[in-house]
Amino acid sequence: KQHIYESLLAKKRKGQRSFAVLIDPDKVDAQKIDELTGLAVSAGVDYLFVGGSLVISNHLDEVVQHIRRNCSIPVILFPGTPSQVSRYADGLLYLSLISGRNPELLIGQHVISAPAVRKSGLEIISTGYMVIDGGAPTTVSYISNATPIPADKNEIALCTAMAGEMLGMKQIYMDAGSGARHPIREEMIACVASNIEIPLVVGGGIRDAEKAYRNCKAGADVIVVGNAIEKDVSLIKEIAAAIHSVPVRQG
Ligand code: 1GP
Repeated sequence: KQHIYESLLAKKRKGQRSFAVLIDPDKVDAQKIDELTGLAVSAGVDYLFVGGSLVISNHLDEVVQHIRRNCSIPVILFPGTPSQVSRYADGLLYLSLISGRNPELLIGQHVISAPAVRKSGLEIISTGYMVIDGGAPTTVSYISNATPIPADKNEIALCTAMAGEMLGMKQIYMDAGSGARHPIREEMIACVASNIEIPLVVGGGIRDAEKAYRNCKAGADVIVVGNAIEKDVSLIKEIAAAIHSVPVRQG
């Protein structure tokens, strides 16, 4: 059942972009999950990411199971800590914080969680995770105890992504952090996207369909939105439509 990454690559080959809605288990109850999944299905959302830098509640399994009962959109864990593994999901972003110099988040926590991750049977998607400065400290920049890449240092982002690709990571995730004041600039997205072949996931502080659209035009393959949708669920439809209306990339 290891098919999420293959299908993402197939979409990339066809020049199609994807939309991932991020669900923070701490911020949803059963009713909210019903509402979100209903809207996600009708809008054609491609992936549901579940996780956050801090998951305080311990109902991750329940949240994932509830989502799975409601729809067949792949559920992909986006864990902030090694304990955020649920065998009920479809896949897991196995994140190494390659933009930081905190060895725990580069490899230490992976060593500790490796047996549990393997046992989970989830599809593991090795991800080079890059935190980009979003204008003010975000939870991820604080918790990771690592300096984010400055927002205007495109060449640092580029070299970091290239290194991740050559180390064998399956995709790059550039994140300004949840609720970032400033989302990642299109210039940086374009610079990275045009120099790597693996899929590029972009998120953090995206609040409207227009920015999602521009990010795709700049080269993002997957757009992740969490906070803005928590505040206004009707954005799901608008943002999905924008992402799926981006002209198919040539070549
Ligand atoms: C955070 O990229 C995700 O890790 C999404 O960010 O919540 O700001 O949309 P937002």
